[in-house]
Amino acid sequence: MLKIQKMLVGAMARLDETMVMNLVKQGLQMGINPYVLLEEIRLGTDRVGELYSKGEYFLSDLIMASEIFKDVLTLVNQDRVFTAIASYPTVVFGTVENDIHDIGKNITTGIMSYNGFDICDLGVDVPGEKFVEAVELHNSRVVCLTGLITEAFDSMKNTIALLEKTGHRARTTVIIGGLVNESVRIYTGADYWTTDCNKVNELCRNILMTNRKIV
Ligand code: B12
Repeated sequence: MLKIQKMLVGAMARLDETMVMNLVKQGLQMGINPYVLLEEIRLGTDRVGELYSKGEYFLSDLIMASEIFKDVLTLVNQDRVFTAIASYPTVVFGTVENDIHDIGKNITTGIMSYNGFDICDLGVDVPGEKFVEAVELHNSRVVCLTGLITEAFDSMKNTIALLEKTGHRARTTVIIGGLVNESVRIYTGADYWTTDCNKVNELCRNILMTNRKIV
């Protein structure tokens, strides 16, 4: 790993915005993939979360972390033009009910748009019914759910149950991300989980290029 990447984790953990921005600018000038830089910053936010759990950081520090992340995203995306080039059906994406964390969603949808996917971004705190409406409206076959708080797991589970109840589950693939793991996937009934936004393009391409659902 390059020194710059290591330094990014520490700078984010210290919430040193100036240092983070300078390191990102340097990294971009050196030709490092922006999403590699974002991943290091994400690791830094994990550290911020740990310090918050220990009572060493406060809510204001979580807010600061999100502000730094947003500024980095703006910097990284400023020269990018997002155009849907692939004729895939729209991917429905949202942060589930009761949860307002959206940085990971914004990064992942940004990467997907950049790779030609048409995204219906429903925003944050999205009730299951809204996901169902969007699936119907766009005839979608992939639903992406994100959630970072424990309550989000029940919202994911309820959303997936609602897709089942309304007859959409058999033809939709549900991918979850955020603070999730295999146990959460099993609990919620999702098809896939990932915390690596770079995997999502290939995964979605595979799903959408086949006529049947892959599980
Ligand atoms: C920033 C932050 C906030 C910001 C969020 C701002 C925003 N606009 O998103 C603010 C200050 C608003 C906030 C609020 C709260 N937060 Co908060 N927050 C964080 C923090 C520090 C970073 C989260 C983050 O943005 N990470 C960076 C992104 C890039 O990572 P990511 O979301 O995981 O996304 C990556 C991948 O997962 C993937 N991905 C994400 N989603 C998806 C979806 C798909 C389909 C795919 C393929 C990929 C993918 O792509 C991303 C890039 O790789 C975390 C700590 C942590 N460890 O995560 C706590 C954390 C999530 N928050 C926490 C808490 C407790 C709260 C509050 C309840 C605090 C309070 N007392 O009010 C509220 C909750 C409000 C609510 N109802 O949602 C806890 C949750 C604990 C729990 N298990 O429930 C954490 C873990 C902190 C901690 N250790 O205690 N928070």
